[in-house]
Amino acid sequence: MIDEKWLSDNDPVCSNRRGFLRGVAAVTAGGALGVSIPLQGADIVAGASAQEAATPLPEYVKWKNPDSMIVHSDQTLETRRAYTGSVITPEEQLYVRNNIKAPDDSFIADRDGWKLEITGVKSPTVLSVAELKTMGLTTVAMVLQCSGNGRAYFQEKLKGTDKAIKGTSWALGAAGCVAWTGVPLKTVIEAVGGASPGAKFITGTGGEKIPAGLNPKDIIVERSVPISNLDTVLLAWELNGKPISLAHGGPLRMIVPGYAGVNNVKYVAKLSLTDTETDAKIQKTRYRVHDMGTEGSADVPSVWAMDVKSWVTSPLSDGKAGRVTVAGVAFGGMNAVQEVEISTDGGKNWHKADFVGPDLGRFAWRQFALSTELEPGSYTLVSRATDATGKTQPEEPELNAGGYSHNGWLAPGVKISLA
Ligand SMILES: Nc1nc2c(c(=O)[nH]1)N[C@H]1C(S)=C(S)[C@@H](COP(=O)(O)O)O[C@H]1N2
Ligand SMILES: [Mo]
Repeated sequence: MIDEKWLSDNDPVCSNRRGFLRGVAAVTAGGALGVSIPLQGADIVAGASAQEAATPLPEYVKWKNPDSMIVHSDQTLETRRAYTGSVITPEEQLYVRNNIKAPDDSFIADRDGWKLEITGVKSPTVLSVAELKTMGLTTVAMVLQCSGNGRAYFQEKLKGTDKAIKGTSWALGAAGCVAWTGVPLKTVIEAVGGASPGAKFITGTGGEKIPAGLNPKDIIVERSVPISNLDTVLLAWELNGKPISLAHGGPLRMIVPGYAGVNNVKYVAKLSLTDTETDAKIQKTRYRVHDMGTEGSADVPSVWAMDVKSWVTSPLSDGKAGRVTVAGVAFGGMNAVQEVEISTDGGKNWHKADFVGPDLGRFAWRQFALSTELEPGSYTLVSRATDATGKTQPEEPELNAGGYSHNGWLAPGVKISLA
């Protein structure tokens, strides 16, 4: 059994840690209150209850804006809905999720000296960040979203039944849109002679130290993604124009645009082109989408490409009747988002929203808005996005055991009254 202090909390790491999970819930009671309750606007805003404000930011993320974060645990911090950001999410407001205890500052003491081992190529080698910086440059704006984002809505739905989903109760805030700068992986691979024959996956390994006495396979953050992503993956050293903070994976991070958070390996120390997926637990059985009551395995889908999704970011609280601008963010994972509709009556009638602000490419989210006249009364604001392939958000996604990939439009609705 794994020593609990080395696991953050929560994605259903192992299901035999109920006691621990209960403990976390007790300590972060405020965080639990901050969980978005479907169809209630108030959570979101006033979610900043006294108890929550009392949960201090952990030391390694002290520089974050405390007003913007819900501290679920030392290793799981959620962005409050009002701090989603518009075109880009400021790093001070971006969610944090560490599966293993975050490393110490020694990791970023010599950023340019950080070493990346590259294997599964014609000429295996070790390159420093300084060397990578000479090889090419690219920037991509993309949505970084934990696959568990929205789990709170699944959990809410199961309340009062004999079923439950374990894991952090993220509402909408395990997501942000950020710009990464680094070198295209493809350029690096070409420089080392190209992929070994038969390579089918890009496998990245996090550099966290594995505590002695534990089975590394159970702990290590090592993820494989299909090699079809070779054209878009990058090795990044900058986030929103600054060296990547320790919390977000500095000095070097593997970025897989369009793919769920876990595939974006922080502190990347090893990159390998492999013919099979890694057999690390985080790939083999965890982060798999499977029915309630079944186990995760290599036979069911991994949380790879993200699905089309959107939510309203304002207004989030009661206000004055009259002219109101309803705004939010929408994205399509691997695909550009094509259309967003807004409903003010919980999905009975829909109106097309306008995209506003710059289009930062297919992996980024787009801000949308609709100005409308609203009489005094009660409203339920929801948004529904469609991507460039014609896929539309479902009203309610199907349940799955890990509570992954929630992209329903109904549950994140905002209930407000206008006087
Ligand atoms: N090395 C390493 N990479 C990691 C993780 C981790 O714990 N260690 N967590 C993953 C998960 S589950 C998510 S959702 C994202 C979170 O990224 P962030 O903390 O920068 O928001 O990083 C991913 N990459
Ligand atoms: Mo995640």
